[in-house]
Amino acid sequence: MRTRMNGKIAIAAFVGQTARSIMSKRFYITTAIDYVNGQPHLGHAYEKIVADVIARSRRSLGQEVFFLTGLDEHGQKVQQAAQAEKKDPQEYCDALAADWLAFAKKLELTNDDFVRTTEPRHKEFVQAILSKLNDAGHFYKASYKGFYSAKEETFLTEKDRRPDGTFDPSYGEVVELLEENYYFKLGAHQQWLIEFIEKNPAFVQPDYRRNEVLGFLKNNTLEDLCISRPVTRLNWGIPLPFDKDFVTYVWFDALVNYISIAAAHGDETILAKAESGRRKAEIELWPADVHVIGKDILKFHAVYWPIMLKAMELPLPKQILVHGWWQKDGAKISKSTGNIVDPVAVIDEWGLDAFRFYVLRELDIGPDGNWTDAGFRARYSAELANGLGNLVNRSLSMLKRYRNGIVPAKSDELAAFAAKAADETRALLKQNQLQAALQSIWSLVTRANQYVDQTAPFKLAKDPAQSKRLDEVLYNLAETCRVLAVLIQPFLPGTAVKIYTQLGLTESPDKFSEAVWGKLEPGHKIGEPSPLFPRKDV
Ligand code: ME8
Repeated sequence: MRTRMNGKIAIAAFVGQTARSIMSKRFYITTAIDYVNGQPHLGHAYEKIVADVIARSRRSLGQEVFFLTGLDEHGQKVQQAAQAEKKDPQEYCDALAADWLAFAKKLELTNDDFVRTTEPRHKEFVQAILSKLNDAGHFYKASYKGFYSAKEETFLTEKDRRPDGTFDPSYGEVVELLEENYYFKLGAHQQWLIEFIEKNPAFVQPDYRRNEVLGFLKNNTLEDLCISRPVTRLNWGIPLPFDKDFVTYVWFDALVNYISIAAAHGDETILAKAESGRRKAEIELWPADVHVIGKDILKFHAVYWPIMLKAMELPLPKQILVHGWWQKDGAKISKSTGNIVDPVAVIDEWGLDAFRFYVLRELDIGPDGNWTDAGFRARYSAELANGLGNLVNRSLSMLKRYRNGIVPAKSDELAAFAAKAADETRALLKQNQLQAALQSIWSLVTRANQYVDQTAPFKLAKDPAQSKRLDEVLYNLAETCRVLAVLIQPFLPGTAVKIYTQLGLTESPDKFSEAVWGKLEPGHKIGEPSPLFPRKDV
């Protein structure tokens, strides 16, 4: 009896252990969550595509990935936008959220979840965190007297006055307010954060953004963060669980999405810290591997967020990857001046992959970018239609015409070049260097197009004595097309599938390990070639 009992216990312990060890940490990538106070624009599309390409690359490289994006639905901006349309804020958000979800589909994002901060799973988590932090003494209530701009939803300081003592009209009406609020003790952690960022160079990337954060932290004294708004002034927010007269400041609410959704999926690390009645852990997500954000929200992510996490005793994300801002024709994108790029219109006219290609090839992750319609057309024509498109179309058409679509014997003339491009691309993808990876892939496109011109298979086809040489050329071209499909898959997923289909391959081109030379088998019959990027006479 005793032995049997022991046996049972031993088995239970063993099963528990196996369950834990088979759960491996996923590559967790997030984007900023967008305010739902209008329609998505080029900047939003760019950020989500960057994150999607990183997510797809990691999956292709064999990692398990969790990709999160979504919407920031509380706060003054959204409340005002709803009021302007005479709508209840929740109804307003629900209607717009449908458009943003459709937009994510249009971009073919491979996100694993889509958070809306008005969802109970998020609101309840934010309240639980607030209660914990309050119980642990991280907050205090204080009165603040100052000049307040309702338009900008902020208190102004002496520094904001113009030389004549007045405030700029852009602040709208400025009134003196005496207001009680809750504050989070940020200041105490300033030195710790400086040391952390200095010791962890990868934490904020690119380097110049890291230096910007360090410069800010070293030259300013961090003021405590006001984490509440009185309901008398703003009621569209998550109520503070310990004081019904206040709602949560929108940034404290929004940043928490990165862990509330991880908790909703049963993340081991978050559950251990944040939930008292602990559920069974189901997944390992936290810490995030990459938070992709724009340059304007760097301080929130690289200063407030790490300190909030430290207070919650949670590990910090591994990287905050900061992209620049798009302009159009050298000027700010703005709905009011009409200087906009409508991503949906571009996608409808030119195709999703052409849009994804242009934004990623044109702009590295970091600096600001400039959209011009002429630049877009030039890249479409040179790199897509005449580059990749022409290569695939003529390679497969010749294979069809000269060999009835049957793959000839293996040959490895371009193998070394393809291997070099694949190795470089792999290394660059691991460093999230998307623009450089595209350059590397296109070096193979260019090489293969040169190879067609140099070997002139259309001439070889006229000479029966050159039959073996023609076989070699056709194999090299078809196999290069196959390798290219695998390499471009994270960037241009639809095109990659089309190339595989035209090659008559039924698998999916989404495994980087397939980018090795010689997988196309002699005797295999390819499918029907058709242009990938139709030429446009513009
Ligand atoms: O800031 N070019 O939301 P948001 C490139 N809700 N990126 C741009 C851009 C442009 N022209 N304009 C905006 C918010 N972005 C908060 C985020 S996260 C916990 C909360 C980027 O809708 C911007 O930099 O104003 C940000 O990363 C994202 O779009 C959402 O901006």
